[in-house]
Amino acid sequence: MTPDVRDRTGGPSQVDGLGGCAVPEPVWDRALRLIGRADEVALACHVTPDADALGSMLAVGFVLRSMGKRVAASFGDRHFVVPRLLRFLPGQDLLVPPSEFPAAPELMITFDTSTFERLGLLRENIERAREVIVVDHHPSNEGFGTLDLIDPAAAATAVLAEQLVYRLGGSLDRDIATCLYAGLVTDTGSFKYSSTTPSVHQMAARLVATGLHTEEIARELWDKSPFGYLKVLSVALDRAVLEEGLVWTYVTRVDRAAYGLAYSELEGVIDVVRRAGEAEVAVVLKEDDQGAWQVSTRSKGAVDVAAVCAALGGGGHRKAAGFTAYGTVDEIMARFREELGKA
Ligand SMILES: [Mn+2]
Repeated sequence: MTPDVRDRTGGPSQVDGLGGCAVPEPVWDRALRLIGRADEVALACHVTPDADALGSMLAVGFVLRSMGKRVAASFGDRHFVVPRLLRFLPGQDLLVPPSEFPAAPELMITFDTSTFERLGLLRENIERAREVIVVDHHPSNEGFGTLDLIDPAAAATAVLAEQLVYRLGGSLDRDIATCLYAGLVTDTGSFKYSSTTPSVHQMAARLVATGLHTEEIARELWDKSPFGYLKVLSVALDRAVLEEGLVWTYVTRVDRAAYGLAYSELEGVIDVVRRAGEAEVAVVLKEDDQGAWQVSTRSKGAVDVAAVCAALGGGGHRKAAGFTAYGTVDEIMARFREELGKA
């Protein structure tokens, strides 16, 4: 059973049954008109993409391609490589490196990208794009598109991407569902976070009904770390510091290089560190290949880490946010503590 919204005459359509969405109908209609008249659609998601960013982009890419559009999908990392744990996602043939991305797209759609800066190298392209549609769920997203499809209450960008799939006249197949499910299961912490509403489970049911393999997807996302990840994790845990409601640690480039581990493979470190029951806030500083520190933060709810990170030039959600920083670990943590004290 796949939902179909092409027949919207009489009775509530599938889209109407998806639960409330912050995006008004006329805005969806304008988005469909923009997409309808474009021959070529350029899709982008944030740098070092996670499953929600890449999965949402590829799911919509499948539908646009089936509509006969030319589709290019990318993300603006200087070193363009799909994170190892996301290579199982179908639709990778839609991907092109930033150098092959349309220089001045007729229509560009961004996914899960909360700020212009998060587009990395593709900022140049978006500046020259005629129309831009922003598809996102980050509350900090102020909307940088000519049209914004933003729902801060959505558990994942995949929630909005699913709606876009139906509204474009597409239906779920196993490939599209796999892409969307990867985003939904990741952003809800395997359906554990408070964002996991009844409509999230209903969406999961629609996706699973296509016959996708939830066990295989979970294994790809979480249970296939290289041995070196365990070693780097142990270094990070050994260094962890607990101080007044805060637990934090860091991983350097050198730590990773010793085990040939990519920066993108560190995503799960914060999920172990934040388990410290004494801490309200968890922080992991990860040095990327360029020597910048990508700082991940988590809160159990009392502290709005999105506000703390915004003060440091980043953003995100109340309970999960991040920012980029330069300098020494001690300097960055001093700045973080200062902003945390104000929160
Ligand atoms: Mn997301």
